[in-house]
Amino acid sequence: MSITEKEVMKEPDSIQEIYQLKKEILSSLGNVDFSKYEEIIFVGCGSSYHLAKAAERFFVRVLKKPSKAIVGSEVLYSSDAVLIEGRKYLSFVLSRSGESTETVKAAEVLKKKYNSDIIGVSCEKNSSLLKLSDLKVHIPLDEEAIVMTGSFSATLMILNILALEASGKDSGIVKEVVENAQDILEQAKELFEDLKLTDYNNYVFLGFGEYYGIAKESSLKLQEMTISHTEAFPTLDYRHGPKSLVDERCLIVMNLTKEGYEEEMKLVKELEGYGGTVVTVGEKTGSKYHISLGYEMPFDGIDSFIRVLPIHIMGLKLAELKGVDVDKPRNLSKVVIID
Ligand code: F1P
Repeated sequence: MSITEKEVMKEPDSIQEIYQLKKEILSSLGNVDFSKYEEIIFVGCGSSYHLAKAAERFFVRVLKKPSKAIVGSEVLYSSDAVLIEGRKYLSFVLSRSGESTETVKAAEVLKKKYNSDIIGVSCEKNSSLLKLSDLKVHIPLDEEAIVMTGSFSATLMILNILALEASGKDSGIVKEVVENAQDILEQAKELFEDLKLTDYNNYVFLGFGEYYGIAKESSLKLQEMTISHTEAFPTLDYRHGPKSLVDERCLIVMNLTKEGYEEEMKLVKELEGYGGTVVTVGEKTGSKYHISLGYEMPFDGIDSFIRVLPIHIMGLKLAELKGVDVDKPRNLSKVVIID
């Protein structure tokens, strides 16, 4: 079994362990007063940027605070297009390794040029990022694989818990999601065993709000793990052009929401009508190929972190079928260091 597969299979346990440690992990942020900031920034690269995207949306939803995800290199090379000097920012800087050059440098720019308070979030306690951060959130999860798997889910879960608690909401609801992780993994194993994944040559991921960051991460994961062509869109925007590529060789994974369910299910039928195969992930029933999440959230977004699990299984299965070594993703390294 590959390192990546081992880590994917233990994701339910990893997420559970991190959930149990949530108080300690978030202890350094006890006195953060979000009301004193004008905007919350989430910075990351690659998967960590997609994590930032999902967190951004949830902080807006729950904290009612202007929030924005920015990719590390944009802070460095087009900061005037994304940041305003003089604005009071709180910046969450996200990096599994805590060493991605663009992310670490972005934290320095946010600190020096924008006088932002920096909350560093990383799996590496002694990383460059955490060393320069004003407040540190260490996710105690050692991940050997090059592609981010459990670290993505665990970190996003912690940020969602933070947002819920900072807004005075009960984060206990997250426990229900965590308790369903193993079942979701089993459903995904069965579903992606049944589907002939190599019958497709275009893999599309769709999601609204927090789930758009999940769709983007799903798209990246499949690229990294299987060297396949993938795309990601806000769900209904898929109608505005990209659906022209739908045919029998197109597999679409759609994250269903509470708010958009009726329209999303109409789109499922439309895409199936073009010959596409649609896998749905959601709380209620969905398409013929459906991963049921086994819980009922009060509102969308809380469970964003768990919705990458099925894609990790999809990536392992497709890589196996294509003979791709997921532990050695082409052209990739675990950390992107720019000299
Ligand atoms: C960011 C990242 C990963 C990507 C690859 C290279 O790493 O771009 O998202 O999958 O592993 O590094 P980090 O800043 O989160 O450590």
